[in-house]
Amino acid sequence: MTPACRQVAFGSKMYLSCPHAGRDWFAARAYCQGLGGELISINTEVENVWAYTEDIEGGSIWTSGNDLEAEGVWRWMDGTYVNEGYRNWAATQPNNALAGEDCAVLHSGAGDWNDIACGETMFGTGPISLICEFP
Ligand SMILES: [Ca+2]
Ligand SMILES: [Ca+2]
Repeated sequence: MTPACRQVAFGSKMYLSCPHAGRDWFAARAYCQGLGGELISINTEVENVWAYTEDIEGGSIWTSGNDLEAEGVWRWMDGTYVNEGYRNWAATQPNNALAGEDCAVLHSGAGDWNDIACGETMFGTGPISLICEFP
């Protein structure tokens, strides 16, 4: 079932990578917070490349990116705004499709981002992965 999480150092940070964790965004975030961290906030291209390469078997990976508070205003949970920094949305994303999509995943294949429904536990080829980031 769910492979074990692995702790990985990158740059000055520690991360915990959990391929195919199969949690929705809220549960994924709670899991990271319970360990003293937060879902990953992707602030640079280098961090983006690292994240999708690290979790390459992971399919779609939850990030902390969300527009839950105000539709279209994308924030990272490290307190920064997505539009004020590095971003790598897939073409036509974020599109807030269907009943609304407020949480951002990183695609491990292409390294680009998509907004999907926060309650999803599966996307594309399998259970959604997660990466926690620690201060
Ligand atoms: Ca949205
Ligand atoms: Ca979308």
